[in-house]
Amino acid sequence: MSAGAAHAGPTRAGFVALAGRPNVGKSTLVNAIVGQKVAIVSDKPQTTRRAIRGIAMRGNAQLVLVDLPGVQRPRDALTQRMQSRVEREFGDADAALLLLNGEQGVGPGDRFIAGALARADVPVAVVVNKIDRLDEAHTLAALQAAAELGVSDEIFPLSARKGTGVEELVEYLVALLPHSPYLFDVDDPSDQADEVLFAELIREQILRRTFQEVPHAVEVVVEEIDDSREDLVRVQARAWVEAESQKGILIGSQGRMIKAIGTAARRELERQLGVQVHLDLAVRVRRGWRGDDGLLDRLGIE
Ligand SMILES: Nc1nc2c(ncn2[C@@H]2O[C@H](COP(=O)(O)OP(=O)(O)OP(=O)(O)O)[C@@H](O)[C@H]2O)c(=O)[nH]1
Ligand SMILES: [Mg+2]
Repeated sequence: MSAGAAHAGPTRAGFVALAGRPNVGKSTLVNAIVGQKVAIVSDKPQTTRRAIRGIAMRGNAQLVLVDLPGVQRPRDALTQRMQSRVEREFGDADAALLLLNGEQGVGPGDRFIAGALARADVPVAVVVNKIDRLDEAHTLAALQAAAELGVSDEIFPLSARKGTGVEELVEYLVALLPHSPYLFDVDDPSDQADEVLFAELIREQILRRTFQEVPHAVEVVVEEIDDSREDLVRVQARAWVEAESQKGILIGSQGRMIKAIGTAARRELERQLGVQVHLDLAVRVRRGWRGDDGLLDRLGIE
């Protein structure tokens, strides 16, 4: 993260935090606004594990979108603490977005998040996402349900996947930003280290190909990036799982699964970097990594 450079003329900059249940499309929307993939997306709930700042430039404005893990109603001390942490994040933002899944209607989870947002002293707008899946009547019903939440009069129907309605939302958000020097380097699309972004892009390919408990048991760690050659980047990565049986699933019969994951991940890295990539990807069993506080701290997962 680098400090904002001096800039002629009045610039605006600030943070907009995204709240919503798992799977409503927060990361998809961040990517759509930033204009490139900074946060991975999957159809599995709880894809996002870390707060990611996606940085979007529009004219003289720098919009920093804070993508967060999906919020669920707290059930125990841990989720309670996560929840109060999210509330604090919202207190620090210049604006907050509540994303709803237009296809599913408003449920208790959405009402719970709306209540938390109403307590945070920050302007809130509501996004009704996935309208590409709705006809006009259902879109109107979804907008009505969003209005009845009572958290904001600003309601934006959009499709993060198709891009419909996204720039109308951006225009509204930019107008809310305070006058400020830029907060991040204008060329950085996110605040993530390359190691973290690359690991996430590899994990995305694993999420696409695994089911049930496996996606939740996998973490990817990039151990080395060697870019000493101009035309080739070498990436050494490890996929952690929690059990031998999960390792077997990731490797697949005759190594077919890990080969498919590796090839797809390498292509994705090449797309992002614009150079050839050599990816060395191995699978390791690391029992109980999800319960290891010290390890989670080191992984940057709060
Ligand atoms: N049809 C449709 N699908 C969408 C849209 N936006 C997101 N999706 C899909 O919804 C699923 C979840 O998207 P994500 O962006 O990962 O959702 P998220 O809110 O970040 O989820 P978590 O990180 O788990 O909290 C993916 O399969 C997306 O492709 C949309 O506008 N229309
Ligand atoms: Mg996400």
